[in-house]
Formats: sequence, structure tokens, C-alpha cells
Amino acid sequence: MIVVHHLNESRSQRILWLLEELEIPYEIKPYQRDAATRLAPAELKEVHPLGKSPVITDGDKVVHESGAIIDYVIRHHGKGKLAPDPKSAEYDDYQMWLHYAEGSAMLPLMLFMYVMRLGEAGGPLASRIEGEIANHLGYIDASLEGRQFLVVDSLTGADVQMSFIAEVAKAFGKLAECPNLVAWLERLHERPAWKRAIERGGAYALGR
Ligand SMILES: N[C@@H](CCC(=O)N[C@@H](CS)C(=O)NCC(=O)O)C(=O)O
Repeated sequence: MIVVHHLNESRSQRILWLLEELEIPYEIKPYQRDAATRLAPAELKEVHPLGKSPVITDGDKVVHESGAIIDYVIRHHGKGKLAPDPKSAEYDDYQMWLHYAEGSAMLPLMLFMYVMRLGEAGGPLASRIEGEIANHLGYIDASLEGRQFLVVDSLTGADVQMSFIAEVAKAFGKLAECPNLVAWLERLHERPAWKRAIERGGAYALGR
């Protein structure tokens, strides 16, 4: 049985959604962020030394890092669902999105979140960060032009992985110029598996 070590209001929500899409039985071990610091509790370090979420256990195997977890779950338990044929050109795109989400797209959004806390002192960095956010969101929005999903005509792990970028961008009010991203995110949120994952995972303000 896969156990999802699930931190409230976090990237692990998309792992619950993935498992719901695949209709795989799983258990949730919940962890609560510290109300003041928003950091994960120390017990999460007992699962993996980084103490970050998501992290899953599958028997003796511990897998951390969202993109690696999505890849692992789909390869080991997906029964051919939610990923293109590994020999296809689409698979290369699928891999690109799995890596791109946390490797590139998330960085300016995280910088925005931290630099905002500096108030006026963060001013000199603001235009560079805003420019990079617009660059990345513009790229994703253009990639969704005329498409229902990022890679093929149906949902893949790439959509699951990239959904968190759109949720964070929306929470920061950055989607005004991204109609394709907004429509895609709304479609994802209408999926029954998404709704089941929200019911199981608990409060998730980001996904509104
Ligand atoms: N790139 C990692 C990021 C993991 C990460 O930073 N997770 C956040 C939650 S969204 C976390 O655990 N924060 C609590 C903390 O840093 O203590 C991934 O995608 O898995």
C-alpha cells in the first residue's frame, strides 16, 4: 500500500489527485504546517532527511520530489495510464514538463513569495522576478493554445505535475494574461478524481 506523507496546503495534494486518477488504494499520513513559520513538522524528517512533502513510501521504498514520485507511481502502478508510450515523441515532452515544473517554472514564483516578505527592501528584485514569472507563465499559456491538456488529448502526469504551478500563480494573482492556463486549471478542477483528492486531503485553499 502506498502511503502519502501529506502536508496540509502543499504540493502533496497533486499526489493524492494522481492516485485518485489511477484508482490506486493509498493511505494518507497527515502532517500540519507550523502556523507561524509554515514549515513542516520535524516528524517528516523521520520519513526522509529533507523533511519536505510530498514524500511517499511504497513498502520499503521511499520516494521524494514531486516529479520523481509522479514518474514512479505511473511507471510502477499506472498500468499504462497517464503517460504516453515511452518510445513516442510525446514521451519526451511529458518528461520535459515533469522536470520543468519544479526545475524552472516554480523558481520565480518562490522568489516572489519570499521577496514579498522583504517589503520595500525587495524592490530592486521585483521587476526581474515579475519578468521571469511572465516569461514562464507566457510559455505555458502558449503551450496550451488550442489544447485540452499539455501533452496529448487526455490527462497525463505532466498535467498533474504542472497544475501546482498554475495554482500558485493564481493564488498570487498572476494569471490575468493567461486565459489558456485559467481554462485548463478550471477543467482539471472539474475532474471527479480531483474532487475526491480534495475530500481526502482536507482544506486546500490553493485549489480554489
Ligand atoms: N521540489 C520539491 C519541493 C518540496 C517542498 O518544498 N515542499 C513544501 C510543501 S509545498 C514543504 O515541504 N514545505 C515545508 C518545509 O519546507 O518545511 C517537490 O516538488 O517535491
